[in-house]
Amino acid sequence: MSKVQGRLRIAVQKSGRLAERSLDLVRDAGLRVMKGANDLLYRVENYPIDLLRVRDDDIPTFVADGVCDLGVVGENVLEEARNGGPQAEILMPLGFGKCTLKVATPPSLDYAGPASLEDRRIATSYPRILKRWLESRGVSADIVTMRGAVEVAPRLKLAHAICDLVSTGATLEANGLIAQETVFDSQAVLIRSPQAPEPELQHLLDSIIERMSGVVASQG
Ligand code: PRT
Ligand code: ZN
Repeated sequence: MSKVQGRLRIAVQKSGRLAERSLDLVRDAGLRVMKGANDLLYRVENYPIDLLRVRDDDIPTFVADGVCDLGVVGENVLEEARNGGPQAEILMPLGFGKCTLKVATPPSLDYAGPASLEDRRIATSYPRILKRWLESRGVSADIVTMRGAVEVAPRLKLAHAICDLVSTGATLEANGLIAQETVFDSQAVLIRSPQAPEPELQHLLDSIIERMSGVVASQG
């Protein structure tokens, strides 16, 4: 996918926990969103802007590469995508999608701090964030990457512990797991591409950011 001349692009999650609130932010900033002919692209009626609706995992790359000028994504997803290359810049936290990446263990594991994870297997969907955290604690453990259903890994003996997102804690509780460590605090963030837009769109981009910032501030 490449840029369409003369239009800005904002990447938002197509469906999922951030989808509705992301659209609300765009609308509250004064953009009139029209459902497009296809599901991937919504057009903004009153400005030369398109919304690109994708999996949240694709948003950091689209914004880093300049395919999209702005994006709304969980900071956890952005952090996991960090790879040393050019990166999207965080403009502001958005106050929704709050959650915490936590290490949790079954009662059978005698937990007395990060050292208890030494040489254990830990299942997670966030292997890079977990790896950095383990290194910062001087712990060496095996990381098992799972795309979903991380919380069942200990019961299935796939892992000794997990590292997963928690919001209410109900999932951990339902699976008999105990939260032990906070690895990363997250919420949805507005991100901007390191690539400048076409010069004639710069002013529009700045004013959209300004208005989104006003929306977020008013929600305090
Ligand atoms: O399809 P796509 O790839 O776009 O979506 P997705 O399935 O990857 O993500 P989605 O929609 O589930 O979540 C999008 C973002 O919402 C995440 O990246 C987080 O930034 C944020 N978020 C906030 C959460 C949660 N809260 C959350 N509770 N993401 C996931 N969860 C899951 C968690 O993984 C666990 O399975 O909810 C369960 C725990 O919830 P509690 O309430 O039981 O603690
Ligand atoms: Zn995803």
